[in-house]
Amino acid sequence: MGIITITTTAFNDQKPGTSGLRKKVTVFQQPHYLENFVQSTFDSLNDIQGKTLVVGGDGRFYNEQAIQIILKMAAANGFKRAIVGQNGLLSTPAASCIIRKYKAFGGIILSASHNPAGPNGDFGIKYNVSNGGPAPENITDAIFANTQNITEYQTIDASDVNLNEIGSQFLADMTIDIIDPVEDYALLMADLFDFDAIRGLLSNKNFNMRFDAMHAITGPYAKDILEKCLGAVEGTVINGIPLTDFGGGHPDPNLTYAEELVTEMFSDNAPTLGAASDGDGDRNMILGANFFVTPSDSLAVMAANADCIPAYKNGLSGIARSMPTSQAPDRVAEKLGIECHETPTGWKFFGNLLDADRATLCGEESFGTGSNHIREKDGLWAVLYWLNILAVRKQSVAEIVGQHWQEYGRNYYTRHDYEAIPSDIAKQLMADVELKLPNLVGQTLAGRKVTYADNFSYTDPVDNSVSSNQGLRIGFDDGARIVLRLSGTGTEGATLRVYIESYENKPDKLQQDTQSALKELIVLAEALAEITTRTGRTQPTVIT
Ligand code: VG1
Ligand code: CO
Repeated sequence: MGIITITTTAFNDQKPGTSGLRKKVTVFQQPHYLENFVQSTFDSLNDIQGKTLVVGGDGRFYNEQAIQIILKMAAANGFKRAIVGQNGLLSTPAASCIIRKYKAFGGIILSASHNPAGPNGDFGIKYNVSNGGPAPENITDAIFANTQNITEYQTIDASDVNLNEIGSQFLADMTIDIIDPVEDYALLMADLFDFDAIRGLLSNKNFNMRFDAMHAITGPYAKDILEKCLGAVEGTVINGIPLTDFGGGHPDPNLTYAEELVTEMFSDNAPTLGAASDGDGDRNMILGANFFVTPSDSLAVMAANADCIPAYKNGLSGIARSMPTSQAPDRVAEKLGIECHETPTGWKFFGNLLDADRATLCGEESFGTGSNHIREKDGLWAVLYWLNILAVRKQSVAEIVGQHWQEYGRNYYTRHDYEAIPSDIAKQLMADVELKLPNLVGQTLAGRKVTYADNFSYTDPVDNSVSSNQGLRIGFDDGARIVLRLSGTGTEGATLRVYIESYENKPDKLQQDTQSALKELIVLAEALAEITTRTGRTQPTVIT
């Protein structure tokens, strides 16, 4: 089984986005396309000879073919060992857990997260480093540079690996260990949470829960942990069988796409707790009976209730949130007297803070929460965290969040997405809003005074690296904000995200409808960015 070198030519569109390279499946199926990116990734790393690589994906269409290609290239490039989830499956958080636990050099995760899958859907690939987290920007920049100059890649001439069978195999000089995708992750969860208390809660006949795995990767994890280990009744997990096209759905756990769950949770016989996760298992949505928990609030409530959880009861070192995430967690950090960090969008920016123990909990408004237990956001972990809080506090989700607002005030929050806008229009819109920013400061708009208006730039406090151009933000004297940025994960045109937030602490104004409470700011954002005139859209594609 000799190493073979294949001549190739560069593709000019392999720049990793917010979370790796995401393209249509048909783009990845072009000859050499995936290979070029994988070789460029390996070439951006120093000294991979003799090292261990973790490989797995969310099970979407093309997952197994991609894994066969990657394993052969890993063997040819000198990796000594590959750890692969059975049938090529690993949720993103499980991959992070396994990289850390087995001290791997890094990992390749195949996923386009919540984007639809299937032959005409999306595919994605990203590299995670030895701390288990997404490669930082210096590596993704190096990968991109390599993709532009690549002329050849290495692979081996060998038959496919049997991904189905747990145990060891060889590919040239590389050992391949096929492992159970759930076991290590489940053990880690049992270490963090009070499983006995959660078992007690789930056996209480007044408590019932529904978890929607949306036919994506979390099905086997949720069934094993919630139903088998924690005793939730069978049927708690719905849509629990992972399908290569996610059942034709859009596995994004939000009020629009998790329709089946949302309908049940807002019905007369709603379960006590509802939750869902996304394609690759790193996002979560939390619902109470007839109640939706905004992800930013979820992070704040989790931080404020850390003393309920064995792993965090000795205190948090800090909280980190992405810039567009609401400022609700900041108020908790202030009260706890701990650091609070505001980072650019994308989990890769949390890695340094977690490694340096300057943050224990992290979160994003896009249904992502996580902690220092791994270096990715973690959907099922967030659900277990909420279960553990509910087991200790013995109150409903709505009561817990309501009391949180009473104590801290409420950050009304919404995100309006305009998907698949022509890229040139979206870029021009952003450029024009940016030009307006300096003149906005000091003006009174929507009844509040603008205190700052800028293009967010982040200096990492650990390694001092600077990431600029991370979103336009307009801040007001009463804590309200409007943020605009373009998505870095889409595969069709551009997606404009408009994030709107206001702060309210008058006790009689804490229970308003979000869209109504934010109306003035929504109208202002539309006017400033001239969204309808420029895009022809009269309303967002998705509101969360
Ligand atoms: C989106 C979210 C961001 C998240 C990223 C990856 O990025 O806004 O918060 O980290 O997806 O999540 P963007 O650039 O499209 O706004 V996932 O679940 O795809 O791994
Ligand atoms: Co995801």
